[in-house]
Amino acid sequence: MTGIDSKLKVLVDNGLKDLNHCSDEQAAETWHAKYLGRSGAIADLMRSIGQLDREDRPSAGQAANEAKATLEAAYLDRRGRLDESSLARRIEADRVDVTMPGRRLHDGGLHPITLTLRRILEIFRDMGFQVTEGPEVELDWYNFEALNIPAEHPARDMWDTFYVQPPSVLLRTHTSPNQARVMQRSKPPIRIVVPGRCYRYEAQDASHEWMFYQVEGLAVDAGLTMADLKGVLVAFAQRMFWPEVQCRFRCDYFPFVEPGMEMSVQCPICRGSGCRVCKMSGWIELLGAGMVHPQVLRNVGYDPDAVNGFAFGMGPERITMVKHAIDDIRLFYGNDLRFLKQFN
Ligand code: 2NM
Repeated sequence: MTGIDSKLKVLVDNGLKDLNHCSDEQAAETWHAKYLGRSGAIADLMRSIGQLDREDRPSAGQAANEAKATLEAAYLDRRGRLDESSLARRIEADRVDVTMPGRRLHDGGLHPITLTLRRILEIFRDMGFQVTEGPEVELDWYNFEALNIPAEHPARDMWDTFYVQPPSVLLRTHTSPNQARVMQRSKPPIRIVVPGRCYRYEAQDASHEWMFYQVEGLAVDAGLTMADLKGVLVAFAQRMFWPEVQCRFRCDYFPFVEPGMEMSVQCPICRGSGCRVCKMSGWIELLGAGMVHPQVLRNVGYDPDAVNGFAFGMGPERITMVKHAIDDIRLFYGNDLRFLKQFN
């Protein structure tokens, strides 16, 4: 008996006991250094074997190797268990409770002007109008000349124009040039509505934007009258607002119609009793309209003695503002989601 056997037994017993208390990887590493490291307890013992009598060395060495193997195996077993429990901890932390209510994603929505445009077009489509679109970059001839607004005519001052290539190419100031295009390339009868962006070189304020939408309508046929025009516009207002809404027509001037008029409706906010939206008048001016000027018909190649037409134009921004009591047109194009979200 060299005494080394009992030392090894104590070492293994203590080592296994210590190892059982290692509850994380850090502690297991410290334990490994203490018992199995290069200057750990087993290594110290093995170095002391050199001091034994020669004949005692092999059995002592074998016992030390066995002790070392026992501790190694216990260490690896412990590490494995710690890895498993840290994996278990990770799984527990990542656990998904499938019974939790879902977090609602904010879904996209349509722009308020898109919603109004769609509603307007739907109403006119139901009345038999076709929807057509045309270029935003336009020729002076379609935007002005064909519509009975010659150069130097004072009526040109009604539209402050962005020129792309002065004086003949510009950004359309209204959608009427596309109506001139449609008339020029097709035969009556015509019933169309033209939605689209328009541009005006204007200072912005609460009621003016340099880009805005219009929806314009046009009907050309033999024997159309103001009664046809008024019937279409009242039917439109009754669907756009409410079935009993009152409409009011008054004279107005547009160079491309004669006679020209504007239509007002009862204020949709107060229904006529007076509020800040209608400035206490009870009425809202909604659109312009009239019988297509004979000169316009001639300009697009029609015979004003054989056919005539009516036309109207409205601003979807204004209609949206009136419907929702919005007091600043710039809100539509400021892209503030807190504003835009409210319409869906
Ligand atoms: C309006 C008011 C009155 C109009 C006229 C035409 C055309 F091309 F047929 F001559 N298009 N749109 C018109 C008439 C537009 O907007 C306020």
